[in-house]
Amino acid sequence: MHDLRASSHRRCNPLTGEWVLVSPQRLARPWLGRVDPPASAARPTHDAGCYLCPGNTRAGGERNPNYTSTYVFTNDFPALIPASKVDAQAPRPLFQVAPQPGTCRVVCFSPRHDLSLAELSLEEILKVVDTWAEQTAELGREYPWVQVFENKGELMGASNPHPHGQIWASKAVPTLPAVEGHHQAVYLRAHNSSLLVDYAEEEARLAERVVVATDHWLAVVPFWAVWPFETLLLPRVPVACLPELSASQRLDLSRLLKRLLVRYDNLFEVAFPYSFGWHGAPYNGETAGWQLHAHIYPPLLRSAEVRKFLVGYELLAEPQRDLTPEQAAERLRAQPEIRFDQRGAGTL
Ligand code: H2U
Ligand code: ZN
Repeated sequence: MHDLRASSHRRCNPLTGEWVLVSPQRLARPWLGRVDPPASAARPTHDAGCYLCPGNTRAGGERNPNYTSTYVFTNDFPALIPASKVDAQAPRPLFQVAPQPGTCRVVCFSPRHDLSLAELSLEEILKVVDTWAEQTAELGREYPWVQVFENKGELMGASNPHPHGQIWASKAVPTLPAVEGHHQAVYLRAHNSSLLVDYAEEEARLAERVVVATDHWLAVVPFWAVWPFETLLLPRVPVACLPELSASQRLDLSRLLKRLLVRYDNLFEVAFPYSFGWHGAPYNGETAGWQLHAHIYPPLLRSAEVRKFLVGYELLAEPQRDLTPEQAAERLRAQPEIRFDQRGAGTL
């Protein structure tokens, strides 16, 4: 695979069938953009103006309880509503419309305004994992698709630095998980095994794209990664969805998340922005081939300020990257597991 390091080629994402152009020879080109990290302002542990902090009143008028662990509430400005109804129309192939009843919730990871998921203790991260699993099980009784995600950082459009994620549940399975479900089902029929279980096994054996490996989990920069430091979180054995995770798989996932997210923060010594979310078997019976996994899509490329934009060729033809997934994995792997602002603490 030596030529994969030296000249441009395409790689296929087997979950979606989409291709990405990889151009390692371009890494030599000059860069004139700024590279200095921004000064990160210290945040208070509680902010009276934050609509997610315990005891504060939200924009919708409701008051948060004085919660001490995770806290979930129905989004006051939901993108999906249970009553979504559109009139059945005569089929119009160029103007198709479909209802999408659903609901949206916000998950506060911690009462602490100043911490991110990477900075929580293992026990606190485990609480978040348990909350994701409980919410998925509860909403899955009514909705075929439960999308758990976290949108972190101003660069990703997050409106509030308080550590939080969201859950959007809907009656119809949205586009991307539907495509992934299709490709996993086709792979199962063709190979009589699970696409992502096979993939995790291969990546564990090859090791070059692995960032963190634990007893039950693997974090890899996928072979077909589009974002510079994108990772895929994979259980090593078949697991269909979050509620199916055993106690030891959940604890181990908390460890993996901590080790991975601290590495991200250390890469450019900044609270690393990203979109992170879970994909698991839908609650509509179409579970064939489905393996639980999480995608982390961070936008940063060269520094805390220089991000990748999906523009030009990428909007019109297909995504493209310069840094190879193998180089990205190596850089993440090389990061220490102590967060940059904690170094030296306790060593004197
Ligand atoms: P983001 O930071 O990722 O934008 O998420 C914050 C969510 O919180 C957003 O979806 C909701 C917004 O609708 N929200 C409330 O539900 N209540 C509020 O008082 C403000 C924001
Ligand atoms: Zn807050």
